[in-house]
Amino acid sequence: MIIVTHNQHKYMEYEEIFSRKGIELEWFNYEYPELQSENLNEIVEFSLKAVSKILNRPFFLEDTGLFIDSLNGFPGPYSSYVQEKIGNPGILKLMEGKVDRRSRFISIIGYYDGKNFHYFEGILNGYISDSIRGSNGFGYDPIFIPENGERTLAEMSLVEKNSISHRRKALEKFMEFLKNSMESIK
Ligand code: ITT
Repeated sequence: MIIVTHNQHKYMEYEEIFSRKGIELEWFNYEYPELQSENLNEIVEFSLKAVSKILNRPFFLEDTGLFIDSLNGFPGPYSSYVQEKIGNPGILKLMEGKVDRRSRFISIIGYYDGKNFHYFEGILNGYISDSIRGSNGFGYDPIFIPENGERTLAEMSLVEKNSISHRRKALEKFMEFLKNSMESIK
């Protein structure tokens, strides 16, 4: 299977799951064009179609956003831009004095099978922490505490994050789809 991303951490998280399942994962390191849209599905669809014209064989890519309830879903589809411009300190500043700290990561995997496009979503609910904690992971991991836990994702190992993450949940749906489509052509 081929993954298209320019984010090495993302690739490493997928690699860990694929290798445990005995499936080879090939990394196509490419920064593809992303649509500016309010809608994560639309962004994935746009990227998937653009990359399918270049690659011309089956692959998947994924887009993730962090949605914070008390900020009306911000940064959501603008997560990359916001992480780059104000980072985790900037988010904590926006959250100062906020009692409702609920938020969620949403990942959407887009898969091109050589002909058609398919989409799989994974959600991880949690809270924005009061401070930056942990040095594992990447992006918003140091400020995100999954529900029913106390540690941030950056305080977990890659294996532990992978056992509960938004990415993992989307991937499970994707793998189930692949399994079913293999069985239907047997
Ligand atoms: P590609 O689009 O090339 O795959 P990207 O880093 O741009 O890589 P996204 O658009 O999906 O990936 O990510 C949007 C932002 O959310 C970006 O700043 C990431 O660092 C962050 N992010 C994505 N997944 C994350 C995760 O599991 N934990 C913490 N932050 C994450």
